[in-house]
Amino acid sequence: MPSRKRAEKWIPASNRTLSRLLALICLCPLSSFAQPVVVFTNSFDGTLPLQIQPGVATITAVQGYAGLGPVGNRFGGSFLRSPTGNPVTLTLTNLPPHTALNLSMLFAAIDSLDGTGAYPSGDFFRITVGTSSASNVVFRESFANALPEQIQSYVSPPGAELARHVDLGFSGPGGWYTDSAYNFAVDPRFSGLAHFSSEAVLTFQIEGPGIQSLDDESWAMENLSVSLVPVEPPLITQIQVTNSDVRLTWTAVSNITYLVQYRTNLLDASWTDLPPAVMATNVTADFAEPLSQANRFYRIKVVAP
Ligand SMILES: [Ca+2]
Ligand SMILES: [Ca+2]
Ligand SMILES: [Ca+2]
Repeated sequence: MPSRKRAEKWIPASNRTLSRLLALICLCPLSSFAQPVVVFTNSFDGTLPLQIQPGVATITAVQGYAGLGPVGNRFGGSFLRSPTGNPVTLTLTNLPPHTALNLSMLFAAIDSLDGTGAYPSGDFFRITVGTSSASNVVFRESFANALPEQIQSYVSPPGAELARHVDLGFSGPGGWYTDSAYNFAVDPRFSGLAHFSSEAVLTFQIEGPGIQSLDDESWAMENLSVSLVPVEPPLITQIQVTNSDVRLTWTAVSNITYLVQYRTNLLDASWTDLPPAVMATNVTADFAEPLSQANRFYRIKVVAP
């Protein structure tokens, strides 16, 4: 298990004054807000990465979508295009400890998607986030391109809509076959998605009663990126010494596992684990060990989700 963040504290195991303890508490480094860490990014301009299980989706030239999007996040080259009814899965493993996941992508709604309703309507783009054993639907909205009066449930925030009801290629021209494009990176509903596991499984699919053939309606993803919100570094907030033990309390995040370690001397070659690891269930966590005669330095490691 990788170690990520540590809080270190020196605690004498016997006969030190309370004032000395409090002074040491104040010397703790302040917790800082860690920046998201990008763990996957792909622009679908080459071989499909192994983390993507595309089903029948294929790398396809972007046609009239080329150039849509802000600087640094534009449609270009090719994207991953899928018929409706086909799931595309992204599987990420060995992820570092984290508390949330951010998703960024450009979304192409291609040809005569029919919005909410009964067949041929009922075309919902759905995203799930979770693990191989459990997942949550984080997005499910219909998209409508064919007729102005069709009901599109997705209401994009300012800046997210890049094109709507214009012909960007594929089937057509004209008729039902107009196209739309969105930048989900600016939609806050794709940020801060609760996720803790070292494995992330994301699925992308247009499903519903309105599924039709590739030449009638389809969708594509471009510039797919996943970043993780790291665990805030633990901060030791209290040390209690009784006649029998030493109890450490630190700031924590629910569902994150921590491990206390010690050294008797900072010049020692390595830290020694103090099992068992502690899975936090609240905003603080604690751990006690029997009082020994030796002074000890302690630190807290983030070990796993
Ligand atoms: Ca591309
Ligand atoms: Ca079209
Ligand atoms: Ca349809």
